Amino acid sequence: MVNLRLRPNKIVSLALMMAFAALMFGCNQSHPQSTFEALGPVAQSQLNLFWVIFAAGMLVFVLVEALLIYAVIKYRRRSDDEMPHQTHGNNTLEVTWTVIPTGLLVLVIIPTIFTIFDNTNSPLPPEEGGLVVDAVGHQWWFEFRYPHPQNAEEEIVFANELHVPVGEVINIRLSSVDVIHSFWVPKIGGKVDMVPGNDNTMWLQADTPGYYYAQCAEFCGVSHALMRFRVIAEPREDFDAWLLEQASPAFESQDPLIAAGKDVFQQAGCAGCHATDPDSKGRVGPNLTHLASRTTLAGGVFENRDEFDRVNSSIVQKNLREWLEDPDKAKPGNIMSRQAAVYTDPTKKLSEPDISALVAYLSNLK
Ligand code: HEC
Ligand SMILES: [Cu+2]
Repeated sequence: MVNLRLRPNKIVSLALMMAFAALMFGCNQSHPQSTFEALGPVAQSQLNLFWVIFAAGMLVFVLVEALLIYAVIKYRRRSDDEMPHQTHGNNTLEVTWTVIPTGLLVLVIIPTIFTIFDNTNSPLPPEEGGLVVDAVGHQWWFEFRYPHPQNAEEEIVFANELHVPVGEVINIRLSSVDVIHSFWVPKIGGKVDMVPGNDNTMWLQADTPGYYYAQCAEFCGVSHALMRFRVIAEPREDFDAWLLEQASPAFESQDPLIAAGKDVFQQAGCAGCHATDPDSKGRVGPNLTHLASRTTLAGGVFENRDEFDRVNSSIVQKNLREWLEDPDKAKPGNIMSRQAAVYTDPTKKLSEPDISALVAYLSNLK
């Protein structure tokens, strides 16, 4: 038989090794989705609530463990022929262990209720002039719609990247076209469900300019873990400039390869699912009007930026080629490879020159 008993010094070195490993992970600089770095009022209130609940939990843990250890030692069996004193029913004890947890629950429930209402009720709702964005969940990408900067009747549609002016309240209307998704920007807040047929609202505010990772937080199918997006918080002027750019029509070019790519895009059925004008919403696939200006491709799966954090055209081209050659490899089960004829019907498969032309066309949609 294997001897599983460890000698005390082995236990100590094992414990030290585990503590060391835990510390090393804690020292990792890269924590793009850590909720412990709250950079906006919603995330901050959620973090505060976390600490209250954590403190209450710690109190229970320490108290119960201490009582347990005390009882184990104090009331232990001291010899083989001794039966320790047996207790059945003790009113004082029972009242005590009902009253203390009730008090602790009240301690947790009050700040929880306040936080829920604070997170739901926007301090600057749309009726009072607050900015409003529609976020629509699709398997497995996010569609965003803003009011047109010059014409409030119209909307501008884009995907997978949400720009917000720093320090301002953003009201978000959440919906879904298929299953339940959840909108979550760990450092800024959220984690509110996007429920088909039952729109939710929430608000956010980013206090620090920056580039934030975001993620669907409700299991929504095979590529759920690859359903990501980015939030870019920038000064008001930059945000306005970006919004105007998004509102402008797609780039047109006389370059023969780009023109050929545009033809393939029409003929291969891409245009049936993808719009290339800024105000076209509700298509099966993401709006591609300014695709090549985005920092990621395919719902955050491909990174389009170089080491200087700038969108790099040659990386965009490489990513587009990889995506178009085999979308299923990059994102298993995605709707494009399941439904587009060029992937489901072998006789319609994109040829190498088709892909090159498409890459030239799409990588110029800036
Ligand atoms: C049946 C509808 C459909 C057709 C047809 C289709 N696509 Fe797509 N496409 C999608 C969907 C859905 C996605 C989003 C996939 C995901 O991220 O899960 C997508 C994603 C993309 C993306 C990435 C978009 C982004 O925001 O990062 C590009 C580029 C793209 N498609 C190009 C094409 C091209 C080129 C064609 C024609 C050869 C094509 N698509 C045909 C549905 C379609
Ligand atoms: Cu999802």
